[in-house]
Amino acid sequence: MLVRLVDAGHSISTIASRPDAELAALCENLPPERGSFARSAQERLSRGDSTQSPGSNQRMSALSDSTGETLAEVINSIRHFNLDRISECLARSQELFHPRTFALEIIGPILSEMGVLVDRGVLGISQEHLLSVQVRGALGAALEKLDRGMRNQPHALALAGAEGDMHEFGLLLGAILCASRGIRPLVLGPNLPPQDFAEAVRKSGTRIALLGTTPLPPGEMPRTYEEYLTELESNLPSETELWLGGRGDVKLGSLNLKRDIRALVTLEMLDHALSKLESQEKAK
Ligand code: B12
Repeated sequence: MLVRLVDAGHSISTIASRPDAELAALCENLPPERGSFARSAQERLSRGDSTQSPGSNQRMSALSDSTGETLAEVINSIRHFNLDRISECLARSQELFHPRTFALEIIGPILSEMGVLVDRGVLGISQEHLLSVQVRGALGAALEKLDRGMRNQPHALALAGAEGDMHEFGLLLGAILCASRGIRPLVLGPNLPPQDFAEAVRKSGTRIALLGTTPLPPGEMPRTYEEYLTELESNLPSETELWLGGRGDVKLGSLNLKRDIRALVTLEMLDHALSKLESQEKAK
């Protein structure tokens, strides 16, 4: 039901908290199902749809398809504590969609909806944690798969979160965007002190250091972002580019660093920067 309602344009966050009887009543008033919802994966495969994973094959023929449908299924499953169904949905969509679609159109929106639903009390903290574990597993598996095809390549871009910041999904999603463009990411994870970030960049020879940021309440981190960036920058090799991702509270104007910082607030902005990097690499 939730799937049909989302496909018909309802937002998950407005309908997920309603009782099943109310959802059934809403469904009764819907027009006949739209094409996108009923379209089968086999139809997409035969059309060579660009959103499909390069590895998709005949095995996919029995599976359902749209990103909205997958999103609704996952939220519905977490609502009912159906963990097996969530991992099934995530594994299936990882096979079915291109890694960029999986990152930007499935996992990103799942996390946003999860935040809204936790805020509204529809999902409890345990459900948030359970879903986080599942999402982490799915992102790890997607990255591992992409990295297998890049094992002989040097790492080009290192990603980390500041010490005290435990949010890692922006980093993992960013890494998937990199890898899907043939730029090998070095994922250092969240909660990393600046000297250790710089050391990893020096030792691995990555060209770009990307710090993911989160808008956290005061006191969650031992340093401000300005202090972190100053310490990181002064320890990085002079030729390393410094990029900043996410919506953390960073007062760029108050920084006095020797090199420019490239600020990429959203994952879409990162993807755009990576597409330029990809073209430059191909032109070499
Ligand atoms: C999952 C989650 C957690 C998990 C993290 C698990 C994990 N392994 O990562 C756990 C449970 C650990 C957690 C803890 C906390 N969290 Co939290 N968390 C979230 C949640 C639900 C999703 C965050 C996420 O990963 N989103 C996915 C990213 C990709 O999307 P996004 O955050 O919208 O980011 C956008 C941009 O900023 C950008 N972006 C983000 N990161 C990056 C990185 C790069 C490289 C790039 C290019 C772009 C980018 O991409 C997105 C859009 O394109 C959000 C709610 C929400 N709606 O976002 C809260 C949220 C971020 N958390 C919040 C809070 C308050 C906390 C805690 C303090 C709560 C607590 N008391 O436990 C702690 C702090 C712990 C710490 N010191 O870090 C607040 C922060 C708001 C604020 N200023 O107060 C939020 C917004 C929830 C809320 N509405 O209150 N959290």
